[in-house]
Amino acid sequence: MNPSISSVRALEILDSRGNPTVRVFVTLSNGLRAASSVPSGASTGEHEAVELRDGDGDRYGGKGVLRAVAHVNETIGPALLGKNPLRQAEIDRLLIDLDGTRNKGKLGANALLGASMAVARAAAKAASIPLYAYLGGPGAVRLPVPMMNILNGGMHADNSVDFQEFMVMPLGAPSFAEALRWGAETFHALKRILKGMSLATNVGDEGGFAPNLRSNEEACEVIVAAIEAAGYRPGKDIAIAMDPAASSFFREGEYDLAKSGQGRKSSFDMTALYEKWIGKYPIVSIEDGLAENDWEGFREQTEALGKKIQIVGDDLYVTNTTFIERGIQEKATNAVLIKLNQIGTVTETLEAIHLCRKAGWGFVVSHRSGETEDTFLADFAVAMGGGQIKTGSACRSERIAKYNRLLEIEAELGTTAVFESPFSAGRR
Ligand code: 2PG
Ligand code: MG
Repeated sequence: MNPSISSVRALEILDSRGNPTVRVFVTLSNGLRAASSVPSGASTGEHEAVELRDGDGDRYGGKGVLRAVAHVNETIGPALLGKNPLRQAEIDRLLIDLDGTRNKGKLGANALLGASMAVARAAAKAASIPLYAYLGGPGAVRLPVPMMNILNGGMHADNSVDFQEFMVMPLGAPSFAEALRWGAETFHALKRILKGMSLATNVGDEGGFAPNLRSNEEACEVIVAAIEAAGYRPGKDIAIAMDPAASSFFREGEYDLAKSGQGRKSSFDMTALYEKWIGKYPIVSIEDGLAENDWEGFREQTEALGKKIQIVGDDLYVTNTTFIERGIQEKATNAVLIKLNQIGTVTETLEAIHLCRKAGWGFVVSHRSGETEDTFLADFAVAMGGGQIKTGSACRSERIAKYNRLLEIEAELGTTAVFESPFSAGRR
Protein backbone atom coordinates (compact mmCIF):
# COMPACT_ATOMS: atom_id res chain seq x y z
CA MET A 1 0.00 0.00 0.00
CA ASN A 2 1.21 3.48 -0.83
CA PRO A 3 2.07 5.68 2.11
CA SER A 4 0.11 8.89 2.59
CA ILE A 5 1.18 12.35 3.65
CA SER A 6 1.01 12.61 7.42
CA SER A 7 2.54 16.03 8.01
CA VAL A 8 3.67 19.14 6.10
CA ARG A 9 5.59 21.78 8.04
CA ALA A 10 7.58 24.83 6.96
CA LEU A 11 10.50 26.73 8.41
CA GLU A 12 11.91 30.17 7.66
CA ILE A 13 15.57 29.67 6.65
CA LEU A 14 18.17 31.87 4.92
CA ASP A 15 19.24 31.82 1.29
CA SER A 16 22.74 32.43 -0.10
CA ARG A 17 22.27 36.21 0.10
CA GLY A 18 21.22 36.06 3.74
CA ASN A 19 17.58 36.68 2.90
CA PRO A 20 14.79 34.55 4.36
CA THR A 21 13.23 31.77 2.32
CA VAL A 22 10.97 28.78 2.88
CA ARG A 23 11.95 25.18 3.62
CA VAL A 24 9.16 22.61 3.67
CA PHE A 25 9.29 19.21 5.40
CA VAL A 26 6.93 16.43 4.35
CA THR A 27 6.48 13.31 6.47
CA LEU A 28 4.77 10.17 5.21
CA SER A 29 2.66 7.64 7.07
CA ASN A 30 5.52 5.11 6.85
CA GLY A 31 7.85 7.54 8.65
CA LEU A 32 9.84 8.69 5.60
CA ARG A 33 10.71 12.37 5.65
CA ALA A 34 11.83 14.76 2.91
CA ALA A 35 12.54 18.49 2.69
CA SER A 36 13.01 21.07 -0.01
CA SER A 37 13.98 24.76 -0.02
CA VAL A 38 12.83 27.53 -2.33
CA PRO A 39 15.27 29.80 -4.21
CA SER A 40 14.82 33.52 -4.88
CA GLY A 41 15.70 35.80 -7.81
CA ALA A 42 17.04 39.37 -7.98
CA SER A 43 16.48 40.19 -11.65
CA THR A 44 12.92 38.93 -11.52
CA GLY A 45 10.49 38.99 -14.43
CA GLU A 46 7.47 41.25 -14.10
CA HIS A 47 5.04 38.34 -14.56
CA GLU A 48 6.63 35.83 -12.18
CA ALA A 49 4.45 34.11 -9.62
CA VAL A 50 4.39 36.04 -6.34
CA GLU A 51 7.13 35.43 -3.81
CA LEU A 52 5.28 36.24 -0.63
CA ARG A 53 7.25 38.40 1.82
CA ASP A 54 6.00 39.75 5.14
CA GLY A 55 6.70 43.43 4.52
CA ASP A 56 7.34 43.83 8.25
CA GLY A 57 10.17 46.35 8.43
CA ASP A 58 11.19 45.15 11.89
CA ARG A 59 12.34 41.80 10.55
CA TYR A 60 14.88 41.28 7.75
CA GLY A 61 14.02 44.66 6.24
CA GLY A 62 10.52 43.43 5.37
CA LYS A 63 11.82 40.30 3.62
CA GLY A 64 10.68 37.75 6.23
CA VAL A 65 8.59 34.83 4.97
CA LEU A 66 6.63 33.98 8.11
CA ARG A 67 3.33 34.48 6.31
CA ALA A 68 4.32 31.96 3.63
CA VAL A 69 5.47 29.58 6.40
CA ALA A 70 2.13 30.00 8.16
CA HIS A 71 0.29 29.27 4.92
CA VAL A 72 2.15 25.97 4.67
CA ASN A 73 1.52 25.06 8.29
CA GLU A 74 -2.08 26.20 8.52
CA THR A 75 -3.57 25.86 5.03
CA ILE A 76 -1.45 23.71 2.71
CA GLY A 77 -0.45 21.12 5.33
CA PRO A 78 -3.99 20.26 6.48
CA ALA A 79 -5.18 20.08 2.85
CA LEU A 80 -2.47 17.57 1.91
CA LEU A 81 -2.98 15.26 4.89
CA GLY A 82 -3.83 11.71 3.84
CA LYS A 83 -3.00 12.36 0.17
CA ASN A 84 -0.91 9.98 -1.93
CA PRO A 85 2.49 11.69 -2.50
CA LEU A 86 2.96 9.73 -5.74
CA ARG A 87 0.12 11.68 -7.38
CA GLN A 88 2.16 14.83 -8.05
CA ALA A 89 -0.22 16.30 -10.64
CA GLU A 90 -3.18 15.95 -8.25
CA ILE A 91 -1.22 17.43 -5.36
CA ASP A 92 -0.16 20.39 -7.48
CA ARG A 93 -3.69 20.93 -8.80
CA LEU A 94 -4.88 21.01 -5.21
CA LEU A 95 -2.19 23.57 -4.32
CA ILE A 96 -3.15 25.76 -7.28
CA ASP A 97 -6.83 25.59 -6.35
CA LEU A 98 -6.11 26.30 -2.69
CA ASP A 99 -4.38 29.50 -3.74
CA GLY A 100 -7.00 30.32 -6.34
CA THR A 101 -5.26 33.37 -7.83
CA ARG A 102 -3.65 33.71 -11.26
CA ASN A 103 -0.27 34.73 -9.84
CA LYS A 104 -0.24 32.65 -6.63
CA GLY A 105 -0.48 35.87 -4.68
CA LYS A 106 -2.69 34.50 -1.91
CA LEU A 107 -0.58 31.73 -0.41
CA GLY A 108 2.66 32.68 -2.18
CA ALA A 109 4.56 30.74 -4.85
CA ASN A 110 7.31 30.21 -2.26
CA ALA A 111 4.85 28.36 0.02
CA LEU A 112 3.38 26.32 -2.86
CA LEU A 113 6.67 25.38 -4.50
CA GLY A 114 8.27 24.35 -1.21
CA ALA A 115 5.39 21.92 -0.65
CA SER A 116 5.34 20.75 -4.27
CA MET A 117 9.08 19.93 -4.35
CA ALA A 118 9.10 18.33 -0.89
CA VAL A 119 6.19 16.07 -1.90
CA ALA A 120 8.09 15.00 -5.04
CA ARG A 121 11.13 14.17 -2.98
CA ALA A 122 9.07 12.26 -0.42
CA ALA A 123 7.43 10.31 -3.25
CA ALA A 124 10.83 9.37 -4.69
CA LYS A 125 11.84 8.10 -1.26
CA ALA A 126 8.59 6.17 -0.97
CA ALA A 127 9.31 4.59 -4.36
CA SER A 128 12.89 3.86 -3.21
CA ILE A 129 14.40 5.46 -6.31
CA PRO A 130 16.53 8.58 -6.77
CA LEU A 131 14.64 11.81 -7.44
CA TYR A 132 15.88 12.05 -11.07
CA ALA A 133 14.60 8.53 -11.80
CA TYR A 134 11.28 9.22 -10.11
CA LEU A 135 10.68 12.42 -12.08
CA GLY A 136 12.21 11.27 -15.36
CA GLY A 137 11.69 7.51 -15.53
CA PRO A 138 14.19 4.95 -16.78
CA GLY A 139 15.15 7.22 -19.71
CA ALA A 140 16.59 9.85 -17.36
CA VAL A 141 20.25 9.22 -18.18
CA ARG A 142 21.35 12.46 -19.83
CA LEU A 143 23.60 14.74 -17.82
CA PRO A 144 23.31 18.44 -18.63
CA VAL A 145 26.11 20.60 -20.03
CA PRO A 146 26.69 23.24 -17.37
CA MET A 147 26.49 26.92 -18.19
CA MET A 148 28.98 28.22 -15.64
CA ASN A 149 28.61 31.90 -14.85
CA ILE A 150 32.23 32.89 -14.26
CA LEU A 151 31.88 36.63 -14.78
CA ASN A 152 29.03 38.53 -13.10
CA GLY A 153 27.64 42.00 -13.72
CA GLY A 154 24.27 43.74 -13.88
CA MET A 155 22.10 43.38 -10.79
CA HIS A 156 24.28 40.55 -9.47
CA ALA A 157 27.45 42.60 -8.89
CA ASP A 158 28.56 46.11 -7.98
CA ASN A 159 30.88 46.65 -10.91
CA SER A 160 31.09 48.36 -14.29
CA VAL A 161 29.52 45.56 -16.34
CA ASP A 162 25.90 45.96 -17.54
CA PHE A 163 25.36 42.40 -18.67
CA GLN A 164 24.49 40.05 -15.83
CA GLU A 165 26.11 36.75 -16.77
CA PHE A 166 29.00 35.57 -18.90
CA MET A 167 29.10 31.78 -18.80
CA VAL A 168 31.40 29.07 -20.07
CA MET A 169 29.84 25.96 -21.57
CA PRO A 170 32.24 23.01 -21.90
CA LEU A 171 30.38 21.54 -24.88
CA GLY A 172 33.27 19.43 -26.12
CA ALA A 173 33.82 17.50 -22.89
CA PRO A 174 33.32 13.74 -22.90
CA SER A 175 31.41 13.60 -19.60
CA PHE A 176 29.82 15.84 -17.00
CA ALA A 177 32.73 15.31 -14.62
CA GLU A 178 35.19 16.43 -17.29
CA ALA A 179 32.99 19.38 -18.27
CA LEU A 180 32.97 20.52 -14.66
CA ARG A 181 36.74 20.17 -14.44
CA TRP A 182 37.25 22.15 -17.66
CA GLY A 183 34.91 24.88 -16.40
CA ALA A 184 36.57 25.03 -12.98
CA GLU A 185 40.02 25.20 -14.55
CA THR A 186 38.86 28.06 -16.78
CA PHE A 187 37.45 29.82 -13.71
CA HIS A 188 40.85 29.57 -12.01
CA ALA A 189 42.66 30.71 -15.16
CA LEU A 190 40.34 33.72 -15.29
CA LYS A 191 41.27 34.57 -11.72
CA ARG A 192 44.95 34.61 -12.63
CA ILE A 193 44.27 36.78 -15.69
CA LEU A 194 42.23 39.29 -13.72
CA LYS A 195 44.87 39.44 -10.99
CA GLY A 196 47.50 40.06 -13.66
CA MET A 197 45.42 43.01 -14.87
CA SER A 198 45.23 44.29 -11.26
CA LEU A 199 41.46 43.75 -11.27
CA ALA A 200 39.37 42.58 -8.32
CA THR A 201 38.74 38.85 -7.96
CA ASN A 202 35.95 39.00 -5.39
CA VAL A 203 32.83 37.23 -6.59
CA GLY A 204 29.20 38.17 -7.32
CA ASP A 205 25.99 36.47 -6.25
CA GLU A 206 26.46 33.41 -8.45
CA GLY A 207 30.15 32.94 -7.74
CA GLY A 208 31.56 34.59 -10.86
CA PHE A 209 34.19 37.29 -10.68
CA ALA A 210 32.92 40.85 -10.75
CA PRO A 211 35.78 43.02 -12.04
CA ASN A 212 35.52 46.63 -13.13
CA LEU A 213 36.15 46.09 -16.82
CA ARG A 214 36.46 48.91 -19.36
CA SER A 215 33.55 47.61 -21.41
CA ASN A 216 31.03 44.79 -21.59
CA GLU A 217 32.92 43.35 -24.52
CA GLU A 218 36.10 43.03 -22.48
CA ALA A 219 34.28 40.28 -20.55
CA CYS A 220 34.27 38.13 -23.70
CA GLU A 221 37.94 38.93 -24.32
CA VAL A 222 39.11 37.88 -20.85
CA ILE A 223 36.99 34.72 -20.94
CA VAL A 224 38.45 33.65 -24.29
CA ALA A 225 41.91 34.32 -22.85
CA ALA A 226 41.01 32.21 -19.78
CA ILE A 227 39.75 29.30 -21.91
CA GLU A 228 43.05 29.33 -23.82
CA ALA A 229 45.17 29.76 -20.69
CA ALA A 230 43.45 26.70 -19.19
CA GLY A 231 44.53 24.74 -22.27
CA TYR A 232 41.19 24.50 -24.10
CA ARG A 233 40.04 25.58 -27.56
CA PRO A 234 37.48 28.40 -27.50
CA GLY A 235 34.37 27.29 -29.36
CA LYS A 236 35.46 23.68 -29.86
CA ASP A 237 36.01 22.62 -26.26
CA ILE A 238 34.42 25.49 -24.39
CA ALA A 239 31.92 28.01 -25.72
CA ILE A 240 30.40 31.15 -24.22
CA ALA A 241 26.78 31.66 -23.16
CA MET A 242 25.46 35.03 -22.02
CA ASP A 243 22.53 36.34 -20.02
CA PRO A 244 22.53 40.13 -20.34
CA ALA A 245 19.20 40.16 -18.38
CA ALA A 246 18.29 43.17 -20.48
CA SER A 247 15.04 43.94 -18.61
CA SER A 248 17.26 45.21 -15.81
CA PHE A 249 18.75 48.01 -17.94
CA PHE A 250 15.74 48.81 -20.11
CA ARG A 251 14.65 52.37 -19.40
CA GLU A 252 12.06 54.46 -21.24
CA GLY A 253 12.11 52.35 -24.37
CA GLU A 254 15.89 52.10 -24.57
CA TYR A 255 18.69 49.88 -23.36
CA ASP A 256 20.74 52.02 -21.02
CA LEU A 257 24.29 50.68 -20.62
CA ALA A 258 24.86 52.95 -17.66
CA LYS A 259 27.18 50.79 -15.55
CA SER A 260 29.82 50.65 -18.29
CA GLY A 261 29.04 54.20 -19.49
CA GLN A 262 28.36 52.96 -23.02
CA GLY A 263 25.20 54.94 -23.61
CA ARG A 264 21.67 54.13 -24.70
CA LYS A 265 20.83 51.68 -27.43
CA SER A 266 17.74 50.66 -29.37
CA SER A 267 16.54 47.09 -29.68
CA PHE A 268 18.01 47.03 -33.18
CA ASP A 269 21.39 48.29 -31.89
CA MET A 270 21.47 45.56 -29.26
CA THR A 271 20.88 42.81 -31.82
CA ALA A 272 23.53 44.36 -34.07
CA LEU A 273 25.93 44.37 -31.11
CA TYR A 274 25.26 40.69 -30.38
CA GLU A 275 25.69 39.87 -34.05
CA LYS A 276 29.08 41.55 -34.06
CA TRP A 277 30.13 39.64 -30.94
CA ILE A 278 28.94 36.32 -32.34
CA GLY A 279 31.30 36.93 -35.25
CA LYS A 280 34.23 37.58 -32.90
CA TYR A 281 33.67 35.29 -29.92
CA PRO A 282 32.49 31.65 -29.57
CA ILE A 283 29.02 32.61 -28.29
CA VAL A 284 26.43 29.82 -28.60
CA SER A 285 23.56 31.10 -26.47
CA ILE A 286 22.10 34.47 -25.49
CA GLU A 287 19.35 34.68 -22.86
CA ASP A 288 17.27 37.82 -22.32
CA GLY A 289 19.35 39.81 -24.76
CA LEU A 290 16.32 42.12 -24.84
CA ALA A 291 13.74 43.22 -22.28
CA GLU A 292 10.73 41.18 -21.19
CA ASN A 293 8.10 43.18 -23.10
CA ASP A 294 10.14 43.69 -26.27
CA TRP A 295 8.38 40.92 -28.21
CA GLU A 296 8.96 42.65 -31.52
CA GLY A 297 12.67 42.99 -30.77
CA PHE A 298 12.88 39.30 -29.82
CA ARG A 299 11.21 38.28 -33.08
CA GLU A 300 13.71 40.31 -35.07
CA GLN A 301 16.62 39.01 -33.02
CA THR A 302 15.57 35.39 -33.53
CA GLU A 303 15.12 35.97 -37.23
CA ALA A 304 18.59 37.51 -37.45
CA LEU A 305 20.51 35.19 -35.12
CA GLY A 306 18.33 32.17 -34.36
CA LYS A 307 19.93 29.94 -36.99
CA LYS A 308 23.39 30.56 -35.58
CA ILE A 309 22.82 30.51 -31.85
CA GLN A 310 20.35 29.59 -29.12
CA ILE A 311 18.09 32.52 -28.18
CA VAL A 312 16.67 31.94 -24.70
CA GLY A 313 13.73 33.69 -23.10
CA ASP A 314 13.75 34.00 -19.31
CA ASP A 315 11.91 37.13 -18.07
CA LEU A 316 10.02 37.00 -21.38
CA TYR A 317 8.33 33.69 -20.46
CA VAL A 318 8.70 33.32 -16.67
CA THR A 319 8.21 29.54 -17.15
CA ASN A 320 4.55 30.26 -17.86
CA THR A 321 2.82 28.27 -20.62
CA THR A 322 0.72 31.27 -21.67
CA PHE A 323 3.81 33.30 -22.55
CA ILE A 324 5.71 30.30 -23.98
CA GLU A 325 2.78 29.53 -26.29
CA ARG A 326 2.84 33.10 -27.54
CA GLY A 327 6.61 32.87 -28.04
CA ILE A 328 6.27 29.69 -30.08
CA GLN A 329 3.56 31.21 -32.24
CA GLU A 330 5.54 34.39 -32.84
CA LYS A 331 8.94 32.66 -33.14
CA ALA A 332 10.21 35.04 -30.48
CA THR A 333 13.11 32.78 -29.40
CA ASN A 334 14.16 29.19 -29.95
CA ALA A 335 14.64 28.17 -26.31
CA VAL A 336 13.25 28.78 -22.82
CA LEU A 337 14.85 29.21 -19.41
CA ILE A 338 13.07 27.04 -16.84
CA LYS A 339 12.83 28.16 -13.22
CA LEU A 340 10.52 26.30 -10.87
CA ASN A 341 9.86 29.26 -8.63
CA GLN A 342 8.80 31.52 -11.50
CA ILE A 343 5.64 29.44 -11.84
CA GLY A 344 5.33 27.78 -8.44
CA THR A 345 4.68 24.05 -8.83
CA VAL A 346 6.56 21.05 -10.23
CA THR A 347 3.66 20.07 -12.51
CA GLU A 348 3.35 23.49 -14.14
CA THR A 349 7.11 23.43 -14.75
CA LEU A 350 6.71 20.06 -16.48
CA GLU A 351 3.98 21.58 -18.65
CA ALA A 352 6.30 24.42 -19.68
CA ILE A 353 8.99 21.89 -20.67
CA HIS A 354 6.42 19.83 -22.56
CA LEU A 355 5.67 22.87 -24.73
CA CYS A 356 9.36 23.34 -25.49
CA ARG A 357 9.73 19.72 -26.56
CA LYS A 358 6.64 19.90 -28.74
CA ALA A 359 7.99 22.95 -30.53
CA GLY A 360 11.44 21.40 -30.95
CA TRP A 361 12.86 24.15 -28.76
CA GLY A 362 15.74 23.88 -26.34
CA PHE A 363 15.32 24.52 -22.65
CA VAL A 364 17.76 25.33 -19.87
CA VAL A 365 16.98 24.31 -16.30
CA SER A 366 18.10 27.16 -14.04
CA HIS A 367 18.87 28.14 -10.47
CA ARG A 368 18.12 31.61 -9.04
CA SER A 369 20.69 34.14 -7.91
CA GLY A 370 19.51 33.56 -4.34
CA GLU A 371 19.91 29.82 -3.72
CA THR A 372 20.13 27.28 -0.92
CA GLU A 373 22.00 24.02 -0.45
CA ASP A 374 19.01 22.17 -1.92
CA THR A 375 20.02 20.06 -4.93
CA PHE A 376 16.53 19.43 -6.33
CA LEU A 377 17.56 21.25 -9.52
CA ALA A 378 20.34 18.80 -10.35
CA ASP A 379 17.98 15.82 -10.25
CA PHE A 380 15.36 17.81 -12.11
CA ALA A 381 17.79 18.62 -14.95
CA VAL A 382 18.68 14.95 -15.44
CA ALA A 383 15.01 13.95 -15.20
CA MET A 384 14.05 16.42 -17.94
CA GLY A 385 16.93 15.42 -20.21
CA GLY A 386 17.23 18.78 -21.97
CA GLY A 387 21.01 18.66 -21.79
CA GLN A 388 21.55 22.12 -20.25
CA ILE A 389 21.73 23.47 -16.70
CA LYS A 390 22.57 26.94 -15.48
CA THR A 391 23.65 26.84 -11.87
CA GLY A 392 26.47 29.29 -11.35
CA SER A 393 30.20 29.42 -11.19
CA ALA A 394 32.81 27.03 -9.86
CA CYS A 395 32.59 28.44 -6.35
CA ARG A 396 30.03 29.18 -3.59
CA SER A 397 28.63 26.08 -1.94
CA GLU A 398 25.02 26.71 -2.93
CA ARG A 399 26.13 26.44 -6.59
CA ILE A 400 28.65 23.64 -6.05
CA ALA A 401 26.02 21.56 -4.22
CA LYS A 402 24.16 21.14 -7.53
CA TYR A 403 27.34 20.29 -9.43
CA ASN A 404 28.38 17.78 -6.79
CA ARG A 405 24.97 16.14 -6.96
CA LEU A 406 25.34 15.86 -10.76
CA LEU A 407 28.73 14.19 -10.24
CA GLU A 408 27.02 11.69 -7.96
CA ILE A 409 24.25 11.02 -10.47
CA GLU A 410 26.74 10.52 -13.29
CA ALA A 411 28.73 8.08 -11.18
CA GLU A 412 25.57 6.25 -10.18
CA LEU A 413 24.42 5.91 -13.81
CA GLY A 414 27.85 4.61 -14.76
CA THR A 415 28.08 3.46 -18.37
CA THR A 416 24.44 4.31 -19.05
CA ALA A 417 25.10 8.03 -18.50
CA VAL A 418 24.90 10.21 -21.62
CA PHE A 419 26.68 13.54 -22.07
CA GLU A 420 26.54 15.45 -25.35
CA SER A 421 26.25 18.94 -26.74
CA PRO A 422 22.63 20.11 -26.83
CA PHE A 423 23.24 21.90 -30.11
CA SER A 424 22.85 20.43 -33.54
CA ALA A 425 25.72 20.91 -35.95
CA GLY A 426 23.83 23.83 -37.51
CA ARG A 427 23.77 25.83 -34.32
CA ARG A 428 27.48 25.56 -33.58
C1 2PG B 1 18.59 34.87 -14.35
C2 2PG B 1 18.73 34.50 -12.91
C3 2PG B 1 19.58 33.32 -12.58
P1 2PG B 1 17.82 35.90 -10.96
O1 2PG B 1 18.34 36.03 -14.68
O2 2PG B 1 18.63 34.01 -15.21
O3 2PG B 1 20.88 33.40 -13.06
O4 2PG B 1 18.94 35.57 -12.07
O5 2PG B 1 17.63 34.69 -10.17
O6 2PG B 1 18.38 37.07 -10.19
O7 2PG B 1 16.58 36.28 -11.73
MG1 MG C 1 18.05 35.28 -16.88
